[in-house]
Amino acid sequence: MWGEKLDRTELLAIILVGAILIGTPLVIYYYQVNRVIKIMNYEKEIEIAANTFENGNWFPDKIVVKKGEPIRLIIYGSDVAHSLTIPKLGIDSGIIKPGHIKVIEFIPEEEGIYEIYCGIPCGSFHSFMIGKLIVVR
Ligand SMILES: [Cu+2]
Repeated sequence: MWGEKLDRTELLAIILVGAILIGTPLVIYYYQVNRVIKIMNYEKEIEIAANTFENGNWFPDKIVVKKGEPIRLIIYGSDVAHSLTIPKLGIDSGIIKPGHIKVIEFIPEEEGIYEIYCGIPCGSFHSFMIGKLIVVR
């Protein structure tokens, strides 16, 4: 065979085997990377502490998330009882006692800036306890 001229069928067979040998790992690699990216997105976790306004307010008081990306918000209650509400998105964590954690999950569907409020009167400056959820494309 060597030294002879390869005919068309042999050449095609070699190209085909080569494509399978190189292509298969590439496809598997691409699939795995995509899967990992999807899992990472799903595991998107954001931590936020609930403090009275005089103790520092929501920390952080601005959260930037991507539209359509599932979010897991981990809320720490620090000084007194609070709750986290985002009325425009219909989100309400319910009461978060000091030293406790609440976890809420949601998918922001629309771009925009949404105010984060505390739903439980938590002191003289309760109504100043405002944060922002910024949903970007
Ligand atoms: Cu509060």
